[in-house]
Amino acid sequence: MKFDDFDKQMRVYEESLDQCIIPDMYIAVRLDGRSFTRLTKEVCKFEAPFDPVFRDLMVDTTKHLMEESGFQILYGYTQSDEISLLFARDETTFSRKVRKINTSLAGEASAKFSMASGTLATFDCRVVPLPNADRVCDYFRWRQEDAHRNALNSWCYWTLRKEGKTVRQASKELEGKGTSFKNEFLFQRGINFNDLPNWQKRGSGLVFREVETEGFNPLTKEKVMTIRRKLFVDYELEIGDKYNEFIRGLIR
Ligand SMILES: Nc1nc2c(ncn2[C@@H]2O[C@H](COP(=O)(O)OP(=O)(O)OP(=O)(O)O)[C@@H](O)[C@H]2O)c(=O)[nH]1
Ligand SMILES: [Mg+2]
Repeated sequence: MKFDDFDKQMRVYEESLDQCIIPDMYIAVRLDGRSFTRLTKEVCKFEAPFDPVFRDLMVDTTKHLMEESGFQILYGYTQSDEISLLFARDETTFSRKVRKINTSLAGEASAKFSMASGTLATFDCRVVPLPNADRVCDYFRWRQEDAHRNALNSWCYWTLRKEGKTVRQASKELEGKGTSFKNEFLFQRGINFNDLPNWQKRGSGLVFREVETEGFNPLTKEKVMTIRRKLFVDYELEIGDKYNEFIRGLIR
């Protein structure tokens, strides 16, 4: 068989699972660290429940994806071992192929986190197609509410562990317990959940802003003002309707 025919024949198999996100659909993606329970506790021994060193590694990984992955990303959000990204609506990189988006972002994030932490770490990535602006807002609000719930739970769990309870005992003690029980549980031990840092309860958001910077024109030897896009990290995100408005403003 001529190579061209052979090539054509085999590409049918390779492309059989290719899927694209249709135009006009909003694209969000979520990356999640693989087996980070082990990595955070046994390999890197980060402070539990929250370690700013781990948070900074996640923020730097998010920055890398927003600045170097080649995709136009409007918003980055990270909490725990996950990263969510919102693509510009007219993004056409890789013809919006799901496999290319997932694999390239997972690869970039894994490489960046591994180099920054000095430990082999991997991320998975899933594309989340969202049909309209309301669902985009809901998506990010969902991840933020998940952060809030996890923070309360983790603080209770690690407080029990530090009191000497085993994994099983601590988990059992919190099983089926609601929000008010957990808040009260912490309060009794001198921890006011409301006063804990907002990044732990709400996650961290990353957006580009345009800033004016002073440059120098070597030809005219004059100072010139230029507009540059700079990435900002917000550790004091809004919540509820205000957060919705913030997300809506990004996609408007
Ligand atoms: N010590 C420590 N652990 C953290 C911190 N932030 C997140 N984690 C842990 O990261 C893990 C993230 O949870 P999951 O993604 O559900 O667990 P996983 O082990 O990564 O499992 P898979 O994602 O299914 O591979 C949890 O065990 C969290 O406690 C931190 O600041 N310090
Ligand atoms: Mg994980």
